[in-house]
Amino acid sequence: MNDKKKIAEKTIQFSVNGQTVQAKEGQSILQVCRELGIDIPTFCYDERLKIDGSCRICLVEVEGARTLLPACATLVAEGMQVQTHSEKVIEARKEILALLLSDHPRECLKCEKAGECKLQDYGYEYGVDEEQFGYFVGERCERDLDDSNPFFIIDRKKCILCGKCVRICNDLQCVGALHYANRGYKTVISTPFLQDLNDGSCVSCGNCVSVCPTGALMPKKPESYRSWEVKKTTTTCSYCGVGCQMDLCVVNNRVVEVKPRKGAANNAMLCVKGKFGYNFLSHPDRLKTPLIKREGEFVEASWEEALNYIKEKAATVKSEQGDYRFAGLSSARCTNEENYLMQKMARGVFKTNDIDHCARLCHSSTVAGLANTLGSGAMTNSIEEVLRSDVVFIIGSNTSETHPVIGAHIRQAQAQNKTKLIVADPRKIDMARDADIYMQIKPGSNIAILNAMMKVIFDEKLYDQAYIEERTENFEELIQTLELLDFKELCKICGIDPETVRRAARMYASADRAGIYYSMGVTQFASGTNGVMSVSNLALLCGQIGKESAGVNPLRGQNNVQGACDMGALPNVFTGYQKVTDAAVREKFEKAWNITDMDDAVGKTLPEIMDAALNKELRFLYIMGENPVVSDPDRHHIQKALSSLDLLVVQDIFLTETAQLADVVLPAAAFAEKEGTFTNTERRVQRVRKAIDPPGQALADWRILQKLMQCFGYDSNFESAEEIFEEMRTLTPSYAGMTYTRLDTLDGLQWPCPSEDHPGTKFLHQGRFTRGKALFVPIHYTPPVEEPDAQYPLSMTSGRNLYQYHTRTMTGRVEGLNLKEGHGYVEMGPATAAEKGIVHGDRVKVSSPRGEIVVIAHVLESVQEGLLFVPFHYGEEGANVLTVANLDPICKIPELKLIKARLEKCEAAL
Ligand SMILES: Nc1nc2c(c(=O)[nH]1)N[C@H]1C(S)=C(S)[C@@H](COP(=O)(O)OP(=O)(O)OC[C@H]3O[C@@H](n4cnc5c(=O)[nH]c(N)nc54)[C@H](O)[C@@H]3O)O[C@H]1N2
Ligand SMILES: Nc1nc2c(c(=O)[nH]1)N[C@H]1C(S)=C(S)[C@@H](COP(=O)(O)OP(=O)(O)OC[C@H]3O[C@@H](n4cnc5c(=O)[nH]c(N)nc54)[C@H](O)[C@@H]3O)O[C@H]1N2
Ligand SMILES: [Mo]
Repeated sequence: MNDKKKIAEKTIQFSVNGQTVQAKEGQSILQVCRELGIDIPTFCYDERLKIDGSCRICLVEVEGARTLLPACATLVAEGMQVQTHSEKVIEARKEILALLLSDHPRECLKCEKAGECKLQDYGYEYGVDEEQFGYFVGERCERDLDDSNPFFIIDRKKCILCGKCVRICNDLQCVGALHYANRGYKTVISTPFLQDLNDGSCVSCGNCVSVCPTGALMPKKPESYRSWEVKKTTTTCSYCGVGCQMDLCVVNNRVVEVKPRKGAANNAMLCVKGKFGYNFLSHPDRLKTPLIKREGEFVEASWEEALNYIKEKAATVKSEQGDYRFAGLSSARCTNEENYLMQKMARGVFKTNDIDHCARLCHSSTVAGLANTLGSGAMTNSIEEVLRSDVVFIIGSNTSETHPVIGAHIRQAQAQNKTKLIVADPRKIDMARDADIYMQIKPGSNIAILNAMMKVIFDEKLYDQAYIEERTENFEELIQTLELLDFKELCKICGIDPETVRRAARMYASADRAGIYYSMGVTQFASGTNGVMSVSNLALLCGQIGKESAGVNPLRGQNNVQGACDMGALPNVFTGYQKVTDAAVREKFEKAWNITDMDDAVGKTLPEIMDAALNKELRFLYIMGENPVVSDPDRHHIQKALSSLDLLVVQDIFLTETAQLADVVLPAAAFAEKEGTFTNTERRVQRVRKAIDPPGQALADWRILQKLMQCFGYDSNFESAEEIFEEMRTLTPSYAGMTYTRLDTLDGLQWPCPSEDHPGTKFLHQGRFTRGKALFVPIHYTPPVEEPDAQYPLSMTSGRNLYQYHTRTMTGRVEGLNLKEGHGYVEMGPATAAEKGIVHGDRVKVSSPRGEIVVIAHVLESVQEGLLFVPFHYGEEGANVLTVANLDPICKIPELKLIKARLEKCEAAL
C-alpha cells in the first residue's frame, strides 16, 4: 500500500538558486530548502503548526512573481525558479530585521537568550546594525514584564509577534490561554497571569516558552548562565508513562533547563512537570551516603559498612528461620535494566518469587484482564494514532492532568479531525468539558455503563458480525448475559438517563475507528479485572481491536511501569510474561543465570507481602524506589507491617516516609544521573542517558543491586547498563531485536520486536490476537465493597492532580508546583458542602473506619454530589490514611477508588 502511495505522490521539478531539484507535490519552498540544507531564516514557522506566514523573514524571489513570496506559505510548482539569497531577498530581509530591531531592547549583552536568540542570530548573519535605528519607546500598551507565572516570565518588549506561542497554545496544547490583544501596531500577546493559572486556562505546560524565538518568553531559571556554557543530553522524562523525549540542559553538573525533543510519543510537547519539575535533582535533601539506623537514629555509613550490615542481619534471619524470608518491591521509576536485576536478585540470590511493585495498585487488573481476553495486557495502539480516530471514549482517566501530552493529542484530534469524544467519570474533569457526550456516572458503575452500552449495540444490531465470527470466541455467552440484563436498571445503577447511554453507544458503535482510553477509574476496584474485561468486550463487539487509531488503550501510569512489568518484577512471571510455573522457562533462566533450585510457585503480591510482614512470615524486605507508607492503602496498617520486619532496606533518592522506617537506607542515582531504558505506555522502549553525576556517594540502582548480589555470593559483573540489556534480551522474545544502537534514536522501538531486522510493533493484534482468537467474557455488575452507611454516609474516591506526582518526593521539592497544589484537600459538590455549612477554603475533617485527615475543602461544581475526591499525594493529609485493601480476587488490586467516608467542618480553632 505504501508503494502505491509513493507512485501516486507526484514529483515536481524546479530550480533553487539555479540548481534543478526534485520535490513532492504539496511541499513548500521552505520545506524543500530545509531538506536540501539551504538555510532560509524564519521566526514563525514550526512544522507542527499551521502556516502563519506573518514574520515574512523567509521571503524568497520566484521568477515571474510580482512580489517576493514567503517560502513557508508558497508551494513548489513545476518549473518554478527560486532564488533564496538574491540581492533583492537579502535587502528585504535586512529591512524586516531592521524594523524588528528598531523597537527591540538593546540588551543582548545581558539577555539570557543570547546565543540562542533567532533575532540576534539573523541580525548578525545579515549584518543589520541596530544602532542605525533609533529605539522606539512607549505607545504599545502592556509592554512590560509579567512574572506572575511561577515558571516563566514574559517580557513583551522582546516579543516580535511571530505568534508561535499563541498557535501552540491554541492548536497543539489546545487550552487557549494565550491570545493576541489589541490591533495593528498595538498588538501584544496577552499572557497568563497567575489569576489565569488559577482559573484553569493556563496549565503552565511551557510549550509556548519552548518555541519562542527571542527572549520574550523565558523560563525562570535557578541560576544565570550563558547559553554557550550549556551541555545538552537527550533523555526520557521520568514522570508519567507518556515517555516524552527531552534535552536536559546542564551547567556545572546542574540541570538548569529542560527542552522538548520531537519523540514519536510527544511531538516536541511537554507538560508542566516535564518542563519545569527538575529542581528536585539538585535539592539539598537528596540522599548522599548510605545510612544505618543505630539506636533509633540514622548514622552515615560507607557502602561497605552498609552492605555488611545488611549481610549480617540477613544471615541472622537465615540462621533463625532457615531462610532469608526475603521479599522485594521493585520500582516503576527505575530503568528496565534495574528492574531486570532486581527480579534476578530476588529469584536468583534469594530464591523467591515474592517480588512485586506498584503496578499491583495500578494496572494489575489490566495485565490480568487483557491477557485473558486478548493475550497481551498492554496498550494496543500508539499515542499519535489518536489524531486520526473518529471517536475517543475516555472512561476513568483524567487524561489532561495525568497524561497531559496525550490529553493534548486528543484535543488536537477533536480540533483537526473532528474526532468525537465521549467521557465517563464521576467528576466533570477537564476532558469532559469538551466532550460530545459526558456521562457523570456513579462511582463504581463502570461495568453497568459498559453493559448498558453493549445492550444498545446488540439490540440495535450495531455490532460487527463479520469481525466477531472471524476473530472472537464466546460471543453466544456474552449475548445470553446481555439478554438477562435490564437496560433501565443498568442506567439507574450508573445514574445516567437511558437516552444519553443510547447516544453514546450509537456514537461509539458507528465509528470507523474508535479508541477506548482508560486508567485508574476502571482498574482500581475489587471488580477491576472484570471492569477491564468489560472494556475489552465493548471494543471486540464493534471490531475495534487490531487496527489503527482504534483499540483498547490502558494508559500506563509511571514512566517505566510497562517496563517493570515487562522485566518480570511481578510474582508470577519472568521477563516478557514468561510464567514462573513453567518448568521449561525456569530451566532457561536457571541455565542463563547459572543457578539451581529456583522457586517454582507464584509469589506474593504487594498487599500480601505487607500482610506477611505483619504476621512475621516475611522478615527481610528490600524496597527499591517505592514509597508504600504514602501510596499503599491504609497507612497505619502499612506502617505497622514495615515496623514488624527484622530488616527493612530502602533504596531511594530521598529519605521518604518509608525510608524513615528502614534499618538501612541506600542512596540511589536519579534518572538524569544514569544510563538505561524506560518503556512507555505504548510499549515504546526509549533511552535514558546520563546528564549529570549523582550527588555524594549515590549510585545507579543497578550498581547497588549488583554490589548486594556480590555481597551475597552471586557472581555478577556487569560493567554497564547496556550489558544488562544484552543479557535480558536474549531471554526475552518480545525485546530480542532491540539493541542500544537501534534504540539510539528519538523514537526508540515498540515491542514486540523479536529480531534485529524487525521494525517494532505500532499496534497489536493485527490479523491475529496474541491468544489466537479474542475472548468475550460476560460480566455482571457487582456493587462496591464498601457502601455508605449511617456512620459514613458519603462515598470517597481518590486520585491525582496535574501539578503533583504521587508521594511528592520529587514534585513536593519543586517550588512552583507547590504554589498551585501544595497542601492536602478534598473536593466536593456545592450541595454536599452546604449540607455541612462548608464553604470553599474551609478546613474540614474527612474520616473513614481507618483514620481521619484534616484538609482544605475545595467546593466544585464538577464533583458529583455525595462523592468526595481526595488526592493521595499528601502523606498524612492524603487519601491512604482512609483507604483499605479490599482486593480484587484475581489480580489483588485494592479498591482504591471507592470507600465510605464522613465529612465534618472543623471549628476555627483547629
Ligand atoms: N500529574 C500526575 N500525573 C500522573 C500521576 C501523578 O501522580 N500525577 N501518576 C501516574 C500514574 S502511576 C497513573 S496510574 C496515572 C493515573 O491516571 P488516572 O487514572 O487518569 O488518574 P486518577 O486521578 O487516579 O483517576 C482517574 C479518574 O478516575 C475517576 N474515577 C473514580 N471513580 C471512577 C469510576 O467508578 N468510574 C470512572 N469511569 N471513573 C472513576 C476519577 O474521578 C479520576 O478523574 O497517572 C500518571 N500520571
Ligand atoms: N489512594 C490511592 N492510592 C494510590 C493510587 C490511587 O489512585 N489512590 N494510585 C496507585 C498507583 S496507580 C501507583 S502507580 C502507586 C505509586 O506508588 P509509589 O510507586 O510508591 O509512589 P512514588 O511516589 O512514585 O514512589 C516512587 C519512589 O521512588 C523514588 N525514586 C524516583 N526515582 C528513583 C530512582 O531512580 N531510583 C530509586 N531508587 N528511587 C527513585 C521516589 O523518590 C519515590 O520515593 O500509588 C498507588 N496508590
Ligand atoms: Mo500508577
